[in-house]
Amino acid sequence: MLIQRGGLKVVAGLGVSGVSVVQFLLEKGYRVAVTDSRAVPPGHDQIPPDVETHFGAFNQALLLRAEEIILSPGLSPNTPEIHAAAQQGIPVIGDIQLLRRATDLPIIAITGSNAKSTVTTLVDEMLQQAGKQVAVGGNLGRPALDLLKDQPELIVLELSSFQLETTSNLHAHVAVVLNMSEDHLDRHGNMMNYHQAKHRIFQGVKHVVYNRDDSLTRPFVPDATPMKSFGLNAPDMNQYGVLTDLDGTIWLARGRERLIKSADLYIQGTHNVANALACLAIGEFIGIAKESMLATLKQFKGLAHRCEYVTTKANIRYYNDSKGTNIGASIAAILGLGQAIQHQQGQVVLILGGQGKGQDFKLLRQAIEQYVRTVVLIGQDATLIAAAIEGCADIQYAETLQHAVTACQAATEANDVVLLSPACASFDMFKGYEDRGQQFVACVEKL
Ligand code: UMA
Ligand code: ADP
Repeated sequence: MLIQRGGLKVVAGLGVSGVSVVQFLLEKGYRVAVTDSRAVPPGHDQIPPDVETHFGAFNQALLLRAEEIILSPGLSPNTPEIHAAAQQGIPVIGDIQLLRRATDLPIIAITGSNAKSTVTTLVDEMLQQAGKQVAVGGNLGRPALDLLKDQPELIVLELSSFQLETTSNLHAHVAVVLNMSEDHLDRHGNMMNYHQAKHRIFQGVKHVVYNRDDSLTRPFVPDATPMKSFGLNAPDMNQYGVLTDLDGTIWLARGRERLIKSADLYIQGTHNVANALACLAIGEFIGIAKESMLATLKQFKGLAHRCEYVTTKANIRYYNDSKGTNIGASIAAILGLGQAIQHQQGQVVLILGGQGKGQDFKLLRQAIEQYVRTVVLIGQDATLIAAAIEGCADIQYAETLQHAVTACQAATEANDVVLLSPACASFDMFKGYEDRGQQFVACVEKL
């Protein structure tokens, strides 16, 4: 029989993270109750029957009885019922805070507007190949508290701005903000709030990695904090960057030392060079041997739905970048593919659209003008996007993804590529980005 301790912990929002929080707190002997605005929240069947639950709406009275509220990352702290409880002095935290309280293990903390999953997965693979007992999760999918079950020697966390909003004093062993571009403004209100949420990752940090091409990633931390930068220019001593030979060969480098040719990586595009450099900098702070990291880099094939080559039909190559859910990601995809085909006079035929999350789509204009022949717009914010990119390329609309793919095929000329990189969330038409990517692949196969 566990001894019950402390006051009531109220878990607000179930889903995979809420379920892991409930299980963790029950194991530790706390009194737990759950509230979720959904009538049948995902994971409801995994909650023991003796746990008090209120579904269908947030239970304000329950929230006001809490000693502490553990909030799902899917819910804003500004949700009226949560805000009202916070106004009464009730602490509102998230699962990452519980993890930090529960363990002194080193945490490698990774955030950014884009590249989080790619970098987190690559760092994980580097650690595994170096023989470390590592557990990886967070926004990547496996909820943070579940990682303790692996009894790891260190933890790698992909962290979203939503998770960071409710996290204080993470004391990460290494922390990085990979890049900053507009995203989730519907939740955070403006770039300043989004930036502030991301930079909470640096509270109490021991080693910092930042992107010197993006000043918004560099934190204000005490002078003595060791820092390493990565960037796409020639690096200073002990920093990571790019050296280019006279014959045009591009090297990933540490200071003057050439480490690996970009052509030897499976992952393509300059954005992936930046990602690989970030991993090397993180790995050096963790103490992974250089040779081991380079061996992992050479084998890493990248993740599905991120600028992923699908197939070639009638001499046209098709790419699935369904995880391109914001403008920054789509610009990287357009530039990466556009630059690769421009010398053959090829252009990009692009599928764009979905839920725009409050982004300023004018930021796409330059990349589209330079590299895109035709944009086929889908989804909820299609007309809003059309207004922002008017005059940059031929614009068409499609009701369904299949129509969009067919329209793309019709618009292509020799050496073009077709790219799905919507710069939007997918929930207006699909179950999520994976569903959107899979449907795209199926539509292409049907051509
Ligand atoms: N919701 C309600 N009422 C509630 C609770 C949630 O309406 O009471 C809705 C919200 O719209 C919310 C959505 O449900 O956005 C999703 O919540 P969820 O219950 O599915 O959340 P979890 O299953 O716990 O998943 C969460 C993260 N989800 C979000 O941050 C939205 C997952 O990140 C994460 O992998 C998981 O915890 C484990 O840590 C997903 C994500 O989309 C991949 N993240 C965003 C992104 O990457 O852009 C930030
Ligand atoms: P996240 O987990 O932050 O969403 P992913 O690794 O899943 O990051 O990639 C999301 C999208 O961002 C994909 O479209 C991918 O091609 C793109 N991307 C990857 N790295 C970068 C980068 N360094 N800069 C901009 N976009 C990137």
